[in-house]
Amino acid sequence: MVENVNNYLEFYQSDRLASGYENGATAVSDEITDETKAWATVYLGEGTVDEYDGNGSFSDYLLSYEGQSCIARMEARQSEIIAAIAKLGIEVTYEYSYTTLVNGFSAYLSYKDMDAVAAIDGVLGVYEALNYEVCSTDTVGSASMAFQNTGIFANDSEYMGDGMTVAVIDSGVEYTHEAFSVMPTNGAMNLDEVEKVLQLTNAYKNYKGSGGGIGGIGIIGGGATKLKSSQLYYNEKVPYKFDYADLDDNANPSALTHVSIASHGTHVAGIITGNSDVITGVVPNAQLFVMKVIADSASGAAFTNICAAFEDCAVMGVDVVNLSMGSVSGFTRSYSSTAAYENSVMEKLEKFGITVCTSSGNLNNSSHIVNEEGTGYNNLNWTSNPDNGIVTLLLPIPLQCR
Ligand SMILES: [Ca+2]
Repeated sequence: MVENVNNYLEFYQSDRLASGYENGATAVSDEITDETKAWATVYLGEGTVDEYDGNGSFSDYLLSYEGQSCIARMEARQSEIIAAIAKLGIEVTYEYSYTTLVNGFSAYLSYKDMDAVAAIDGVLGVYEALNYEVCSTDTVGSASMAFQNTGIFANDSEYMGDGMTVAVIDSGVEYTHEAFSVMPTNGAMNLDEVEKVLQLTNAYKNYKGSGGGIGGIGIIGGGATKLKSSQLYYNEKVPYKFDYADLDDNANPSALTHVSIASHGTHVAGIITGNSDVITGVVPNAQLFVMKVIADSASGAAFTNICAAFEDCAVMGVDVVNLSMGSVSGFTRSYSSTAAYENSVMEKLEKFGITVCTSSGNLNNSSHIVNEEGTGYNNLNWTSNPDNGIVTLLLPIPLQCR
């Protein structure tokens, strides 16, 4: 595993240098060794979505005796594996306990120990978390320029997002921004609904005030301060916000984060659901779920955080998930068991009925790669050349998230 990772790192760095492309906010880790630690998912099997028969709402099923029993069985299995890991004397930090899309948990441990954990009876896989970076955001002189130049705001249809919920899984959103100041009509999510599912969410189970750690409340037991639904609910436009990276209820982008990353989530959320005098998004009447998955101190999001947000989208019945992350080539299909695992989780969301939108690249592309003569770019991706299959650099890359 380590050798593969280092090969990717080497290729990535050399290609990046050759392209002359630099993103000041992006850090590449030093060489990875057996002792290097990374976030990973310890996968034990299918989640509750696979047990749900489709009758009634999913949250009602989870709250039923049957659903609760199913969750308890999975948590018991996880506790057994955690005990087995402890027996091996492995140094590990746990965070999320997953029961919705998969049965498993996130763990921070060395590459060497990932192999040891994978060998434990009952562990079906250990997948290091890919780290997805957001692209830097450019600023234009005026909003009207963005309208004219990109066309990305255009929606000539009759569908304005009425009654729909869209989750923006990103660097956080400045939800007090005037772009989100007009309240939607017929919003599907309200404070009562948030309250109903509160204790089913990874947000609740891992809220820092609850002690954090794996299943902050479910498995290991938490602290004295429990998360309240009123901390998740902001208003009718933003009925849900949580920071899955720093485990708190402030999903605003951090001032500590590089500005081009911090502003990314707001930029994306504005395009999708903005509704003000200046900006009209694609679905201005939709409700916005803000799910921050990039830590204040990081430039990318580990899949272990993203998966926690995905699970809560399923629990709350979100209609659309947007994931405008793509470093380095976005969500690829084939290169590793990790990519296959992460794709399978997203496919589960899709099968469950949630539309998942991801960027097909979002960071660099073949047009940026300098030609052999070093005199210009290859320019392979122009619209005049639609048959070029490459939209970005060719590989996702595992980096340590934090
Ligand atoms: Ca925060």
